[in-house]
Amino acid sequence: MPEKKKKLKYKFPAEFLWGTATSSHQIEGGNENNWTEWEKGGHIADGSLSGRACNSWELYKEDIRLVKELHNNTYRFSLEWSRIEPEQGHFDHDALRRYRDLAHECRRNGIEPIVTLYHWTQPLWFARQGGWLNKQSPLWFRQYVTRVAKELGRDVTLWCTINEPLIYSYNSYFKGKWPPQARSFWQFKKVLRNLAKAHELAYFSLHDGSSDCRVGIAKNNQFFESYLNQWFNKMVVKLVSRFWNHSFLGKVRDTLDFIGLNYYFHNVVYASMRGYVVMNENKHISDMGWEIFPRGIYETLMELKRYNLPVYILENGLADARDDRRADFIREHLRYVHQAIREGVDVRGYCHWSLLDNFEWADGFEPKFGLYSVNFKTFERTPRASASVYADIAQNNGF
Ligand code: GBH
Repeated sequence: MPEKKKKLKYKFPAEFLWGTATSSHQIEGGNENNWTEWEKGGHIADGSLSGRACNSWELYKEDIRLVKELHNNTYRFSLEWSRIEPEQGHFDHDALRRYRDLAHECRRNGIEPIVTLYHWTQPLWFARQGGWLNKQSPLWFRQYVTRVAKELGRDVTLWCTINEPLIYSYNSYFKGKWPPQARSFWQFKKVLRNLAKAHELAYFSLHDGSSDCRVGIAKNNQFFESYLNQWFNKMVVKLVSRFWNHSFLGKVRDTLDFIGLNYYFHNVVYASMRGYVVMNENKHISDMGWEIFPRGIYETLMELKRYNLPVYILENGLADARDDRRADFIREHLRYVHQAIREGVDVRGYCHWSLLDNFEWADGFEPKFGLYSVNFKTFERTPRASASVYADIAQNNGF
């Protein structure tokens, strides 16, 4: 007998999607892409290699069982381009079939798949031709997407073309942190332009493949706040937030059926004529030192109102190995999501980052983002206490 429904303080809209998010390179293991190659150069903070990661390539059914255990009705995962198109123009049937199985496994369990087509990692042939700096790159991407749409179009309705275009191009082409470690403002801008084109082409390919699909991007938006209530400071904040939060969305807005929001950061900006400094208040922080600032999700959602589009929160989460902040983190952020919905933002779903502890890019396996911890030797998954808190919320469609 199901437990009698408790009276909920925060009730979410009917059909609201509850899920988690992952990405191929961070969980699958055994990938042959530009990151895999780059990791071997000793660039990862904890000295690790992505290696077999969570072994999700083999354990995908087990992962879906966990999604089910969370009472989730969606799961956001990404496709590894280098598996699907290991050589330019040559598609791997087994890889495509394996991803179709994953989508089917979701469907069989009443889970709506949200599929990301590009979560930063590239096939080697693509990287070797200059990656997103090559003016052909959007066309190459389209070729891959068209093939994927043909194979998965019947099983997938919600598509996310590109994950966090700004985080990616900033770290790879401006900050010099991720492969290919460039430090050039012009390359950074060029990559952004090509990513926007790639998105647009993918949008049309996906819609050609299926009439009722919905296509968006995952946009990392941050809540920028002025440290001083002074005109110059406020103006700088406006410019920074216009650039970071809105320039890419503005470019692609005519080819978006929804906006995917990834919310992690609050930045207090102190500006003077000599430059500006971005700070956090750091009263509450995650294991990575990131400030925990739940109101920021409300502010970033309200900023999206102007686009008049449905919004899916496609990532929100924290590194918390001891799991002593995650449950509150989730509830607090959801309270603010609920408030944004009450105030008219059409939020359709929430995906927590992440289902599993995984390979956190240049930070390796040290940060623990999972609702489930993973033993990286045995690949055993174990729920953290916050997993059952999140499962209850999903089951009750509120709390
Ligand atoms: C998201 O990016 C990503 O979409 C996801 O893949 C990632 O795991 C998650 O957040 C958590 O970080 O600079 O390589 O040392 C949000 C932006 C990208 C900021 C990774 C922190 C730190 C790792 N984050 N970055 S690294």
